[in-house]
Amino acid sequence: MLKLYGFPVSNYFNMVKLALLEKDIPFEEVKVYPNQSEEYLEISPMGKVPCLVTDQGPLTETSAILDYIEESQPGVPLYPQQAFARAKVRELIHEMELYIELPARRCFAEVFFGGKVSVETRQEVEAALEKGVACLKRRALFAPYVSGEEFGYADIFFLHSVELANQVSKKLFQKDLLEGMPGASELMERLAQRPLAQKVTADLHAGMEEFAKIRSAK
Ligand SMILES: N[C@@H](CCC(=O)N[C@@H](CS)C(=O)NCC(=O)O)C(=O)O
Repeated sequence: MLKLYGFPVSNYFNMVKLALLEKDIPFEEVKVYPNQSEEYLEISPMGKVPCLVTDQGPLTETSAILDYIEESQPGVPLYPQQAFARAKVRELIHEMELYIELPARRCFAEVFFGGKVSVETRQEVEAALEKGVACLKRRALFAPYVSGEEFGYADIFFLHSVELANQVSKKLFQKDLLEGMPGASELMERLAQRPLAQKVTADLHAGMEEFAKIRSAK
């Protein structure tokens, strides 16, 4: 059986978990926090989560894991069948991760963990988010899903990646990143209400206290 290593507060872990749940693939969750132990680096060389252990060996990097799941497992397709359409979804996933989530992540310490980031960092992040969001606005269809008529991986990234970036933007810059993107906020609400997304969120809330303790012990 597939084993998914990580912890339920990690948005990347939750993207893989949601994909497995949506496809109704049996898997075992193995609780691990990012760490640099020799044992964990054997399966996740950056010490990050998630890591999916398959019968052929471990896999890391969420988008690689999602590709593997799509290509090797049964269940509802989460990428379009046609090669170009599939590549366009991958393109959009990378854009959301690289140009929206990763800049916003530089401010997670302040927004979610009571830390402080410098004025320069804030300014850089605000400018980067503006570009990233302009890119999303050009690319996404919201018809009604991010890439068209079917729910898929772009929606999973939108829900678990862009949503966190939007929390950063609202708190630090008083800007809703989804404003001016017709259908985007409505989709975010609809995605959050999907039963399996709600299960992932419930597990996230249940794991929050332990995660906060682990973080504050560092
Ligand atoms: N590019 C990685 C990012 C994963 C990632 O950053 N995970 C976070 C938890 S949400 C982590 O392990 N952070 C610890 C660290 O960066 O050392 C992926 O796509 O899986």
